[in-house]
Amino acid sequence: MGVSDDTDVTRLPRAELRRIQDERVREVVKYAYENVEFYERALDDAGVHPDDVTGVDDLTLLPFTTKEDFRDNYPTGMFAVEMEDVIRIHASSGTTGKPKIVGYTRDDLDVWREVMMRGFRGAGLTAADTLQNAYSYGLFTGGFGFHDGATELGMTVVPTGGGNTQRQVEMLADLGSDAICLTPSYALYLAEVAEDMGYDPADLPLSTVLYGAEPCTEPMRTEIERRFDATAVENYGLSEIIGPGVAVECLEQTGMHIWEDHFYPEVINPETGKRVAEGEEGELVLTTLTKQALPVLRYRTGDLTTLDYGTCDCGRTVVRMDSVTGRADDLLIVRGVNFYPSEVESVVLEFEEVAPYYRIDLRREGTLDRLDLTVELTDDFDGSRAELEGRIRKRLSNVLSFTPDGVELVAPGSIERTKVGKVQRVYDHR
Ligand code: DLL
Repeated sequence: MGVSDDTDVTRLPRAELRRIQDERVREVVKYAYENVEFYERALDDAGVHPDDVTGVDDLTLLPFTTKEDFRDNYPTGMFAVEMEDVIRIHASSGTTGKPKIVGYTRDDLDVWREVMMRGFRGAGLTAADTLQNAYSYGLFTGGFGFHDGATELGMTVVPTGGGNTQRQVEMLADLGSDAICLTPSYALYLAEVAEDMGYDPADLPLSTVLYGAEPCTEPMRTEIERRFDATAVENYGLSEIIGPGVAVECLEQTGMHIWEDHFYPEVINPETGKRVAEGEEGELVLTTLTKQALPVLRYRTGDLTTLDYGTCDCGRTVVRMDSVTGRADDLLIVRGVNFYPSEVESVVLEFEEVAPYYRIDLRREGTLDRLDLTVELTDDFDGSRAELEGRIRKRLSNVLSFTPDGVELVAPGSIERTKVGKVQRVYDHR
């Protein structure tokens, strides 16, 4: 279960990578079965013995691991090692109930640093660069994940953490940091605050924005790049698997490379649980191949994406995942029409008269659902609101086959900004 070098393993012919994965799948299934009671029971119940699993193709024999399994085994029932060997704990808070507690051995932290370094290198960053880390430090994996990886690479880390936005701007300007990592919604907020302080965000020294931890559509990315005059690259990950660094974009910006020698991806139809055909959208399922403290077999992430097995122009052969379009449990069903908040975002941001701030409110009126969309105008808008509201409604109804009941355009700055943590855009009052 060693750490491998990016230069080799992410560019292997796929058949060779496959041999490594097959071997690691055999190891991890046996390891989980022998060291985690939950897996022993789950496999026994499914009538599968670790010896039946000869490689990645046999993963389909295994049951899925779900968020509920973490909840049922709270806090550390899924751990495969004694606490003595766990040297770090993190947690991810869901919207309800207890957080999911995750643990790391020393080797797990090595793997985490390694995959984070791959991401930095892929974004063209080196030991000569300075990274301002605006992810929260604490139980959230973002702060320490980025911090440790950047430190290992030898970058200069400025550990501002989340919040305190004016100081973030001053630090960026004064220290001349080349890169910043943060959520995409906070990136835009930071640009706003910088402007209020009299800076042009494009004049800040940043050349790279590393964003992730929440969904971000392509128009939103373009807006971040434009505001900071920087390249924005995406990072995907989740605590249950390791934290940030499961998959990262390179400078080609054509999908996030999943570090497949450590995390094996499958995409399933969330309804049937069957694998979808290559290139089809579905729910991402991940198996850890090298984790010691918390091996996870076939974890249902809830995140919807598509995989591309073609070789990237950067030369890496590992599979790329598309930006997450939504969570299987985020699907909005309004008067029988299904859609994801990201679809609304993509339509809204086509309009240059509006700023990338919006919220969706769902209510029930009598027996009917009602959807209201509130969007902010840009500073320089001086046209007719009614006319623009009409155009946005029309465009949404063309794309979503659904017309929002209300579209309201509001003054710049009216929609609350997320300063720490993940942005919330959908408020379901039903
Ligand atoms: O958000 C880890 C992370 C930190 C990733 C910093 C990237 C950067 P959790 O708090 O456990 O971990 O939340 C994981 O966040 O299942 C997705 O639903 C969502 N998420 C993470 N990255 C992305 C992304 C961190 N790039 C959950 N796009 C995941 C969309 C994302 N959603």
